[in-house]
Amino acid sequence: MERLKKMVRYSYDNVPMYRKRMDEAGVSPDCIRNLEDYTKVPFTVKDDLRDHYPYGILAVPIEQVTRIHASSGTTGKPTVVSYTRTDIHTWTRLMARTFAAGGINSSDIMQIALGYGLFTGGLGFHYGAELLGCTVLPTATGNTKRQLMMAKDMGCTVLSATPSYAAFIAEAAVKEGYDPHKDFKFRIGMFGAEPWSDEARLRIEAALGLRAHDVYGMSELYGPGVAVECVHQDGLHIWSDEFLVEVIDTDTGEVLPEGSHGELVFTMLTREAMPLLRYRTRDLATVKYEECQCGRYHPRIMRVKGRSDDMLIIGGVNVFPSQVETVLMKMEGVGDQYQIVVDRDILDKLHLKVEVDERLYNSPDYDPAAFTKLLGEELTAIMTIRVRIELMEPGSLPRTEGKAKRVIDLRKE
Ligand code: DLL
Repeated sequence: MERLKKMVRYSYDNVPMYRKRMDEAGVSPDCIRNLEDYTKVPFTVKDDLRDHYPYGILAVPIEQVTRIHASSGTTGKPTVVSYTRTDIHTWTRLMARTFAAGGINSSDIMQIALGYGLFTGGLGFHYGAELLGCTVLPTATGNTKRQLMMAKDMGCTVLSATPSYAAFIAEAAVKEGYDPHKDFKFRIGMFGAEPWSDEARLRIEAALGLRAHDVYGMSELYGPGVAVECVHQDGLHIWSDEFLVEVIDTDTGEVLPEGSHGELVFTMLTREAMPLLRYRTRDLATVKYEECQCGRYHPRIMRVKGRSDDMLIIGGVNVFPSQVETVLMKMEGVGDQYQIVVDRDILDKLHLKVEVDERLYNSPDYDPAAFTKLLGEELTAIMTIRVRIELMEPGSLPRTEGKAKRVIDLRKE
């Protein structure tokens, strides 16, 4: 509460947008005495940042800004985020803590196969790993053959990537003749920046012989390092000394009781350059407040399975791409890649392109018609939607080095 009150006052005094909004809503910083009072403060949304392009909602003069990152949206101007020197220090400490919670220590050699640049992944991980004392190998994304060679030669013990790039690295390793369990020393994976299912996690863990941790964050909230799974992998601990979390109903904006599923809303408690009060993320999840087996009391996000913007409505049923993934990744014979194609048919049935696993594809028993039928039955049983499945040759769908594009909307192309 102490930090929160200070932050509301700071935002009101230094960001004209907040002053105007709070004045209009009839809330003054002095009337925030508890969390309930705080719900009177209006939400902040992504469009607020876009509307204040290029410098966002700066609370400090530009001379005090040390760094700028940006996330590219699908349309229009990017969302630009700014950091003071103190903000960079805070973020770096949070990243070091994120790694420590995952079981990483100063004797680890971390390969960072994430984009470096305007994307917050590469530099965010890099600074945190250095602070923790790891040996850092900033391979960034791309040139997968060289990634593999260096992973082996340098004896890397931690792999940081998006989960889809990690799956691609595992696949490429086998293709290049490596035996990941013998040739690599990876023991921990730090993966995030996109939704991934528990089933995809099991596949990556088995393929690379490591324990895979989910890391959550977003550019607006510094970047990665908002929340992470500890060694028990039972929900992602939110660093609640820096981020206040609320869960709201996406349609009504009402704050939901503990344990409800809804949209995550964050308030940054010490951000200097670009304070965010009640920032609506569009990410959907449940938050748990009980103490974890690891002893931490930081509330846990029970994994982000999707964004409210990603929801598809098929035959009147709400479907998230991650639900489709959960069904697919459980099934033997399905490869790691799939795509949901959105076209005129979408209102009525789901059009799904699914890669067949190399082993099944080359097996004499492979019967595409029977396999299509089986997949259709599984999906329909679990999600009560109609599906059109197109089986694809192994290696035929695009691989990604960053965030996977699982939904292809033909109506927009
Ligand atoms: O993706 C920051 C990041 C980098 C996080 C590296 C973790 C690792 P943005 O590009 O701004 O920032 O995208 C943020 O990605 O609102 C979520 O929808 C999604 N996202 C991020 N992490 C996860 C995750 C980075 N672990 C947006 N699970 C967020 C599910 C995630 N979705």
